Amino acid sequence: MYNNFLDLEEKSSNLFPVHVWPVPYQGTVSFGDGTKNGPEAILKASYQIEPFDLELEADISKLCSFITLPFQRINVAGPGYLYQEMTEFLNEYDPSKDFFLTLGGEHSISFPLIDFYARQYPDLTIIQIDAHADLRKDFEGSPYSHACVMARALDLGIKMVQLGIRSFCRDEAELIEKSKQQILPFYAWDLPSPTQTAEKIKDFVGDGPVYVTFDADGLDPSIMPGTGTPEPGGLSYSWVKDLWKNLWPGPRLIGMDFCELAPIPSNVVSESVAVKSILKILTTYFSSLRKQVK
Ligand SMILES: [Mn+2]
Repeated sequence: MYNNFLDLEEKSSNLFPVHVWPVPYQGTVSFGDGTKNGPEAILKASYQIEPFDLELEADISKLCSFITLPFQRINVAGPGYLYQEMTEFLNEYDPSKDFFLTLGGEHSISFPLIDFYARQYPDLTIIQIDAHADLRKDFEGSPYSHACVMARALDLGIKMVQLGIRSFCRDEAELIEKSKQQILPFYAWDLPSPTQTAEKIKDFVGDGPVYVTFDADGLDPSIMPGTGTPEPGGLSYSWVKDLWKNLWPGPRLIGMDFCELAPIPSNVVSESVAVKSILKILTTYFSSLRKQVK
């Protein structure tokens, strides 16, 4: 059983604790199947990944300790249960201290976390990597569907940066257009350089913290084929990695999730890219804190 992210020994040292929370929820997926297998595939792939990163001159195992929590089993009768059950669990934690790396599951797993952190930080900004805007008012009869996650965050008055979006309906496009105070979009077909993008994000974020929600389908399907709704013309691994390098040192990161991975049996590319994408965020951010201290 692969139940320990990166297969590192958990030590109660002075390293920054990261709660790795697998939430294999699959209730409202529209098309592809298999996001319920995402967390296990990520944990398993993480056993093969090197924690040392020469490009960043950092080793994640020297920066963080990973506390991998038991799999969260959710009533699949509807995404309303998901919100309730995840919120009950999160109520035992402190949003000002507890850093969650949540592994989905479909994108609806993000809203309870966004809500958890937003109650502590009204000036929170979400950085969303995604092919889709996820700004639908409701979808398939539920306001908590994966297609509505960012609409619910918008309702709470939270700001968001959307990176790599390229598939949405006309209503969502109009909502983005008229929500300039709250939404900073970066369309996949019109991306500035990582440096310019990071500068624009920093201006938009201001002094508040950020939460990263990483939907696998934000990446190009050539490197991330294992997702339910693949969309061509997506982000490259290098562009995203360079964005983080330019964003930090920068805003405080308070938590993140990686969702919508639907692993393909006999092809481990997707989950390996998922683990590397997660590690680039954590290593870039936590090593930037160390550099600030020096
Ligand atoms: Mn999404």
